[in-house]
Amino acid sequence: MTILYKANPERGMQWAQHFAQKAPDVPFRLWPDIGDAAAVRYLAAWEPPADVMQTFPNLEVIFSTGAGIDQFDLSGVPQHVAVVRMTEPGIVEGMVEYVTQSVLTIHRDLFDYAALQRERVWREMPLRAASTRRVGVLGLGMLGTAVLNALRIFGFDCAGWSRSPHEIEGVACFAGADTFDAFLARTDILICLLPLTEATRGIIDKQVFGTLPKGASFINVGRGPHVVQQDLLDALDSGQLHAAILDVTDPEPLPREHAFWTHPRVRLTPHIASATRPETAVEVVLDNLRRHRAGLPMIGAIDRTRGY
Ligand code: NDP
Ligand code: OXD
Repeated sequence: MTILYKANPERGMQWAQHFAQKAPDVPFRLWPDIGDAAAVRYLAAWEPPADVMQTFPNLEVIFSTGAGIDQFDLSGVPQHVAVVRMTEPGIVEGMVEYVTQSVLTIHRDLFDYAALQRERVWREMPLRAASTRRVGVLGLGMLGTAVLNALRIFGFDCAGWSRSPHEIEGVACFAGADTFDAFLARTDILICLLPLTEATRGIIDKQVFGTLPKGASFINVGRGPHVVQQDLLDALDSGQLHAAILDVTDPEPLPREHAFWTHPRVRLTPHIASATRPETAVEVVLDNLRRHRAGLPMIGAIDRTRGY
């Protein structure tokens, strides 16, 4: 009943230590030291090997070491193999920090002050109340909901959009394609926290930028392919969009010649908005292993027909 880890090797060492402390009876191995491939029932991976079922014929569960599973090619993975995304609390905390600082950067005009600093201009701009700034989050799952709960504390006028209806205290919740335009039209700062699926690939395009109020800003912490990148550049250059903070791009790493690198109203980070914390990740995986063995549903198991 081996669990095999195949992701960042440095974090893998930490996973190994936590497994040894918390579950010394569970055989844990680090890729590429796979041992007896037939004994591998559980794989914790960011990118599984291409021939995963040929290599590990007795695989029962693939755990993503991240919150997303879009990096998995599941075409050769039979339905009886469960796929589980990461739901440990460290990912949530990191994302709340990143998005909060990004919203505050935009809200407190720090793009404009950076431009003034480049010109050596000491000029004050009017301070706006958070209650007059309309924030909208695409995706009301584990991360979108946590982000909105943090932003509400500052008094922002909060809304969210999801596939199915949600109720979150103090948040105007919109659901489904029919409400998309109404959600966008009331959004000054748009945050993408959707999973990447066939339904969400390229969802943020010129139509979306055109429906946002003029001068809105955009934060992408979902996935690069959610966005039509040329439409984003056009919206920034026409002034329709004020600024963009991008933690994810397509491709990653972003090629050196890409216009995002030098655009004065784009701030880039290399997909670091959040990261799995080994200690709590191991606890979540162990809990799911117990659940799986007891025939209970695992926390974070994805629905393969929905793609998330
Ligand atoms: P969840 O699965 O918990 O939530 C996904 C949300 O998106 C749900 O509210 C879901 O709606 C909504 N959604 C999915 N498809 C659609 C659609 N077609 N139309 C409208 N709404 C839709 O995911 P998480 O919150 O845990 O994570 C979201 C994403 O964040 C990850 O998939 C990953 O891509 C990204 N991420 C990025 C990180 C980074 O460092 N940049 C770190 C971690 C995650 P419903 O509630 O109705 O099902
Ligand atoms: C994730 C990520 O999905 O880091 O967890 O992007």
